[in-house]
Amino acid sequence: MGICFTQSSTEKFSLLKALEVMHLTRFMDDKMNKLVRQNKGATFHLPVSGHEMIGAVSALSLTPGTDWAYPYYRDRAFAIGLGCSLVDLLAAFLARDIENHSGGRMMPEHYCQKNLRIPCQSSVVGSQFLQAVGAAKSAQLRGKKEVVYVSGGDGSTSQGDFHEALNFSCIHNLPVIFVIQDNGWAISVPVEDQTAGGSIAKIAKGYEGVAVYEFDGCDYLQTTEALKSAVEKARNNLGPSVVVAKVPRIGPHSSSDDPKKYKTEELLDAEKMRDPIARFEQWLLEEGVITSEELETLRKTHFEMIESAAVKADQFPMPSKSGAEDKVYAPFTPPESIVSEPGESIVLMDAINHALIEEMEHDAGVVVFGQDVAVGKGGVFGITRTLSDRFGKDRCFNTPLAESTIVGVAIGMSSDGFHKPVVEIQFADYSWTAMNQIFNELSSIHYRSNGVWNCPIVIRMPYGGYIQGGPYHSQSIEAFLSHCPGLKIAIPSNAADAKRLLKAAIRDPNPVIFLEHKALYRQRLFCARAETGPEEFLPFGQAQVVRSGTDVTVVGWGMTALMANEAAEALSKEGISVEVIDLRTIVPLDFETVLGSIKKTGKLLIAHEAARNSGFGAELAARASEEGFLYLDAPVQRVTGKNCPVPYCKDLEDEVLPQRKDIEAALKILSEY
Ligand SMILES: Cc1ncc(C[n+]2csc(CCOP(=O)(O)OP(=O)(O)O)c2C)c(N)n1
Repeated sequence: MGICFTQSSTEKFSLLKALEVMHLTRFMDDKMNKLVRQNKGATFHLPVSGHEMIGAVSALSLTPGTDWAYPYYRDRAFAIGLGCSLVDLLAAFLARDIENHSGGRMMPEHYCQKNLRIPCQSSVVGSQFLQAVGAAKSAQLRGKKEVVYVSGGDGSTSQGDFHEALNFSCIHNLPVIFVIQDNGWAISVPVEDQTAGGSIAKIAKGYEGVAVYEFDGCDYLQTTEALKSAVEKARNNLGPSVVVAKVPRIGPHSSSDDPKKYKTEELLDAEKMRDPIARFEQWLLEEGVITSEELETLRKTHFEMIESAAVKADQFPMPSKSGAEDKVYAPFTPPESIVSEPGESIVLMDAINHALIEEMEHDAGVVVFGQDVAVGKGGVFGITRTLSDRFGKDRCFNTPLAESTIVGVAIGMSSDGFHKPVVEIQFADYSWTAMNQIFNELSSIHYRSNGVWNCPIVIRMPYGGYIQGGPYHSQSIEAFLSHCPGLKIAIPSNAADAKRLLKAAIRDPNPVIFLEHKALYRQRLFCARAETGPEEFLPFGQAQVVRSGTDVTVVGWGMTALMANEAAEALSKEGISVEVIDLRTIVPLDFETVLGSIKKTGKLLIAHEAARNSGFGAELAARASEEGFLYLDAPVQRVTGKNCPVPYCKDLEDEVLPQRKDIEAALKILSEY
């Protein structure tokens, strides 16, 4: 390193601490490599050799328990440096039953520890960046000087989420440090096939307001200098930094990989020669920080620390099989409803607006954000109108036009135990660009963290057709969502349900997708209701028997619940008695009410707007045959959207979406069975 260095005792302590973390990380790597072949619970190993210095120095630059950390899988040096116990890390590697790092639910090296403010990490390369930015936004809103650290490899910077995260953090001047551990490879893909121009640092400089550092991540002085500067910047609320540390990946990507298939012998040797530990040790000796005898003693001590931690880790049991399905949802019962005098008649969009106002008044942590939701417009449907005037721009703000940003930031913000983001995706049709954050991240954080972290987030999405919205403003996506464990899904069909369900959703510690039918927002005739009071909540999983009947049952939700009711009314004039059930929430599902009705009528029609193939009706029909077969006097029938995108022209749209007359006809046939 060739820089003259005179050490004080504090400096010596820092140097030896860094050495210790690096040694422990390397010796743990060696140990894991052996353990993976011993059939003790581990089947997979991600070596971190070569990345030790950047991880160790980063961790030692932060304040554990105050700052937030989103370390990626090759950042074990960071986890050790921040204070994760060696026993825990090894026990997690062996998939054992411990509180931290998922308790056997995640593969190794997915860090998660509440007291160290390491939220639950996933296997998805790159999705951590937006969550880190959300945590930084939360720190900013809470007025705290908390720094947020997030790391990733050079490959992860190709993900859109990385760029969305940089964009958002620059717009909001957030205290976040993006540490890119650039080993030049993403498994077998070299940087020239990965990054335009070969340098993510150059690209990052294009984001206004970000400080960019690029240096040799095996050089202690360069690494500490960059981290010190980035932490200072973040601590003083001067915005984000991108820290690109050039490091070697010494060894394979994982225990399933053979780098000889894509790296030459010369390159593999050259990477070994860059070993940050060998280089650091040599430098400490040259600078007279330690003698070779002291170094040997330290190596031995650190080696023994890992050996002894491994013995202790192996004493933890495997998680109990009986708990495999536990903690998909955090327990929750909404507050008891105190029913008020009925208020004025309001439509669904007013009900949602009023629920938001009441909950924002009730809880200072409730924040609303999304596209166009703030001042002036208040959302393209006007649902969030007045919120930013009433509660200020910190509590209702616009985001860039980036759905992954909206959900990723919400996840990060919700980690603080204070904020409850209620975000808007402008149209359900555009939720797909957020689906990685919804499916792979949000839905399973409670489960993956072994119940340690929650995501109290509500995602409101206008959905559905009948308004000539064409294929991109008409989709009904509830069946896709219902397939994802960990999400709750509400679909109100009238103003009273909408208000009480949304208030319950906001109080819920679990993620809720709140689907609002666009065609019902202003619908007065069938959807308006007397306003419910501020202490009225509707628990999820309670279907409503909208109309009682004896001949045939029809189940719907959203628009089809209304159509079914109209059809039932028409058929009553012909002497056919139809029981109409509005599910109101499809997850959790109140199948008891459906089954009770089947027992009475013996006939079931399911009506939904979404395409027929694998629609939620298929799930209901399956349940009806499993649990209601003995009570059925006719085959279960469905009236659904066609297996076709929803076209724009009214005549075409009417052909594709189910109509009231279709429900009526199907009910009539069933009743005659
Ligand atoms: C979104 C996503 N795509 C693919 C993978 C499979 N995968 C896991 S690690 C990895 C390479 C990541 O490379 P890089 O970000 O450079 O980090 P490194 O492993 O080199 O430290 C890939 C492709 C994944 N986990 N997530």
